[in-house]
Amino acid sequence: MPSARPGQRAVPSPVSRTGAGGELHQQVAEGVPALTSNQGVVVADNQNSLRGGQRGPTLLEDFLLREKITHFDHERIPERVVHARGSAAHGYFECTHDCSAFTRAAFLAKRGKKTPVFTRFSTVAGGAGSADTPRDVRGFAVKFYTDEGNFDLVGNNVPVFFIQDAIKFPDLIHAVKMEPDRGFPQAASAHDTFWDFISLTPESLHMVMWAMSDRTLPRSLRMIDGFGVHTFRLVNAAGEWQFVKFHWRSTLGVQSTTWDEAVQLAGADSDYHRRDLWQAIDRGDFPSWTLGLQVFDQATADSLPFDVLDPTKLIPEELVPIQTVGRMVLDRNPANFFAETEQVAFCPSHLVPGIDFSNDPLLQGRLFSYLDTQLSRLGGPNFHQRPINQPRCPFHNLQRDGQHQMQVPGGRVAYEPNSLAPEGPRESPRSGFNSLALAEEGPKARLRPESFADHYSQARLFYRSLTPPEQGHIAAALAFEQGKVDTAAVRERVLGHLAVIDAGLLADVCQRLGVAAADVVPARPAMPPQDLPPAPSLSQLASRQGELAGREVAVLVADGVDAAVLNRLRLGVQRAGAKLTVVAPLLAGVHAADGSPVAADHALAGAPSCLFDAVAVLGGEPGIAALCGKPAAADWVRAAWRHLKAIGHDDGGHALLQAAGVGSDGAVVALSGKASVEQFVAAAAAGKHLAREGAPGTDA
Ligand code: HDE
Repeated sequence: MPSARPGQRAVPSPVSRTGAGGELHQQVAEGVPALTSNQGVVVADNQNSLRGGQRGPTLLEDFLLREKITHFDHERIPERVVHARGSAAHGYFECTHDCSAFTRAAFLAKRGKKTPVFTRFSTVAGGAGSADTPRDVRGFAVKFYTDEGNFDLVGNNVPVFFIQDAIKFPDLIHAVKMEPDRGFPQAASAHDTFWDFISLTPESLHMVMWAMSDRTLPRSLRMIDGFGVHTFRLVNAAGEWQFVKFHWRSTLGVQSTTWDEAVQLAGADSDYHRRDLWQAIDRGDFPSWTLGLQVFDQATADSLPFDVLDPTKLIPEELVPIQTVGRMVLDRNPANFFAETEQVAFCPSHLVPGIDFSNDPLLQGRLFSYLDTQLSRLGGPNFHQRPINQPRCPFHNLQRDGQHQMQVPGGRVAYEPNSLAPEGPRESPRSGFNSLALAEEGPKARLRPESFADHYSQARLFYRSLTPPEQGHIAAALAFEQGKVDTAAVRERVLGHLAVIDAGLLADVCQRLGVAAADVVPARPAMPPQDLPPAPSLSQLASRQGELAGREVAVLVADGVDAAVLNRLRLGVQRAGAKLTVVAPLLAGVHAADGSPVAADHALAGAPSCLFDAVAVLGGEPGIAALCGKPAAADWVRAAWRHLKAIGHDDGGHALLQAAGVGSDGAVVALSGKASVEQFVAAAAAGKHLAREGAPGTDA
């Protein structure tokens, strides 16, 4: 028999009630906790408010109604001004490499040391209810609950940022968010104010190249890399320091959707990334990342052709290699979205001994901003007491009171030094956090260093380090975005910057816009760009792993499907670590040729092919003939072809491909025996079939 937990009051006996509104069909088991008000008063009726007469007015006296509605009225807290749309999970970080030579941080010191984490991924521009798949940078924020306090690594999925100085951040965000008079566009950079700001802010151009690349159309939050962006410092037990940049690397590799796929996904499943992360963790397919460090000293920093304090610059790993020091596994979904994902408060100023800041002026501004924003978002200075924000190590100090104080600190002493509470908390000069004692000099002035003046070289480096298809995608994205810009002068300035970055890029964008590249007036850079040696590590295609693990293949089945082929396909896909989903014309499923029922996971109407990584169509002749008559079925395969996916088919399925005008290439595979299934799985594992781009029915 279920019993109420300690502190809960049991319903005295099962009840079933009939009221004017009809019978209440609710099962009430014995011993379940009684529903109470927030004051602990047991509620007798949670269906009807208190009224003066059966058809009379509701009475103000109904304190239960008022408490419930008042609480509801205040359920929302201000959403984050940026990164409002996010999804998160719990997990752990495991140190795989002893880093004590360069940091005294305990969570990095010893191989095998495990530290709990909570990680939140986000888009930047859209509101909390916006879709998951717009073109946007993704936030990648990790809270490490270390034995020495919380360390928040609040990064993004690209390694650089738009601006060099924190004072420009409100302008950048105002420019990218929906325009304030009209309230649109939501979650989109393709509008005048964003490009106006960019066109007047050449320091943003390197990040613009990343923002227009495939990185900002992730297939899954499990398939993005993360970057700390800024240069930080690591400090060892002897007080020696070096610079560091943090890198998260997805085990599944960076994978992207095509632009058209992302657009379709926004309509088909606006929670695509949130659902994908949740479901993967729920089925035990835990996403993981390695943590890598680029550690370098002042002499190396001085030797680089750019300033390591400039957050619009990266250090190619060809120049400073990345050492893997740990891995993060996300293995538990939040128990409550609001309490955890919404209320988690990340602050780059949450640091532990062994890590220190650099003078990056963007980072310095962030150290103020995040603490400040929590005060209004979470309503006061005690946000660290919420369960998701609390350190997992003991914490004691003499801070008191304030909004939402949840603790009851006893005693008369709330100050230090004191002699009246010798057992109270005291500072620890040696083991506590000590900022590095570094000499700073120079005039007090609003100055941008000369070493920050080169805005084009790394934009060019990034573009030229990519493969031709990746370059084409950047040009297509730029053309799309410029096509949405109404103000000609803004467009012209943007094209002027592209002319400086790379003539080939300009030509490609101009061709897509139907503009003469020769008419473009190049921007006048403050510093002429240099040709840096290409860095192939910047290409996401170069790091592709060709695995199907963690992905989803869908098979569209029609009546008369050969059950043996379907089973072989299921086995092949599962053996590759992926999931096979069966889509049928109706949720009721279909019948195989041998008469056996084939259950469906989804009906065609609810499962467009954009939701899946690869597809197959299987069915007998009459079943396929019926499918051929449905526009949704033709769209299903046509979209898979356009989105560069592997497509498997049997003879029946081939008829649907033909009816839909789908072409054939190495990734369109006839399915029958085991070898053909292996061929299909290999084609699906290869990811997007970029060689198909430009074929009829695809985007060039
Ligand atoms: Fe943020 N940023 N940011 N940002 N940022 C916020 O903090 C801000 C920057 C990043 O999942 C806000 O708690 C300033 C760079 C992530 O909760 C806010 C500047 C990078 C998240 C804020 C930057 C980031 C935020 C909004 C320039 C990558 C989501 C709500 C000086 C290295 C964290 C909040 C989460 C969130 C300010 C620039 C990443 C307003 C002033 C660079 C991942 O405080």
